[in-house]
Amino acid sequence: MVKAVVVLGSSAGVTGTVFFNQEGDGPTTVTGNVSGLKSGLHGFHVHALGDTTNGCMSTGPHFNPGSKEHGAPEDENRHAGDLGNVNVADDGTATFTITDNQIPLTGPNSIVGRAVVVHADPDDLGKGGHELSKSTGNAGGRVACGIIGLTAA
Ligand SMILES: [Cu+2]
Ligand SMILES: [Zn+2]
Repeated sequence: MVKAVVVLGSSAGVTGTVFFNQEGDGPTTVTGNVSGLKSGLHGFHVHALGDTTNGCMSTGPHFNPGSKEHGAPEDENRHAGDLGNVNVADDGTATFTITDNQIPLTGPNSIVGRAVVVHADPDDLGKGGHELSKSTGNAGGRVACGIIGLTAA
């Protein structure tokens, strides 16, 4: 079992912690919580760079080792980092579990050392018809982020 964690930081008062577990070459299970967001859907991605020197802006684009278009987690044509949305309740919090096959914790496409970003707006999953739909899902500003690091297995 390989385990990783990210603590989300924000200049907008958003906090959260996200855990990643992977057994062998199997899927990665993502469990997490966020608070301090407005209710509704918020884009949730792995971005390519573990660089927060300029806040969440310096984490680069969505992690995309396959050079594909932005999409939904269940799509064939998607960025590896496209984990869809988290659904925030009226109290501003969300807890979630995601299982995904494109975000390994080991090997050449490992997400360790990259960033998790939570967005201000819903990710349209590439289907919104906006000029940004096929690159970012038009998910708006980057309201919280953190760098994924290994933790004790
Ligand atoms: Cu993003
Ligand atoms: Zn994407």
